[in-house]
Amino acid sequence: MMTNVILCGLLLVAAVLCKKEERQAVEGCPIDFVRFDSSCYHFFDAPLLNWWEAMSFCAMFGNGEGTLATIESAAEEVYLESQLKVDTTHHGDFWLGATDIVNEGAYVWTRRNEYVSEYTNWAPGQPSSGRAENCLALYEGVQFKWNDAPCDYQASFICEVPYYPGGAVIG
Ligand SMILES: [Ca+2]
Ligand SMILES: [Ca+2]
Repeated sequence: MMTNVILCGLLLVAAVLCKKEERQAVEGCPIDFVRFDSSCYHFFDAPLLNWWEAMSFCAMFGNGEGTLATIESAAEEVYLESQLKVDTTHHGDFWLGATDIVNEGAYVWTRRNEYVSEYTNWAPGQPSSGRAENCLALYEGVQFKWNDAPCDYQASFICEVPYYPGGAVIG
């Protein structure tokens, strides 16, 4: 009898856990990511990582499809900026997924394998530093407009993964 009670208790816990997981999958975003349009995002204030570390960190999410955020429209920029400004716990500069380390002056969104060209939001005077600064960040000092920063700088960062309605990412 006691065994049955314990067993049923475990099954109940399992059912709750499974249900929660299922719900998250249906939402189409990793747990605790927020959705905007066709992507899911999370703002990481910690750990502070250099650009390469942050890019690798983001790959832990979305079945390996996570990368540093790719900003391709004013709407997406406004959304991310507003999240940073509304939540005053966010501080520092935030890495994005573009670099000109391969070809100085030609920034590329590595996730899309596309040049940064259709949409840009550089802070005044940026990009500023040629080969000394090769990675793109939202610059807190200028209302989170874009800055080229040294890739080994330890910064906050934004991860982005594709939104999969219906949890199609599973399997
Ligand atoms: Ca550069
Ligand atoms: Ca700069």
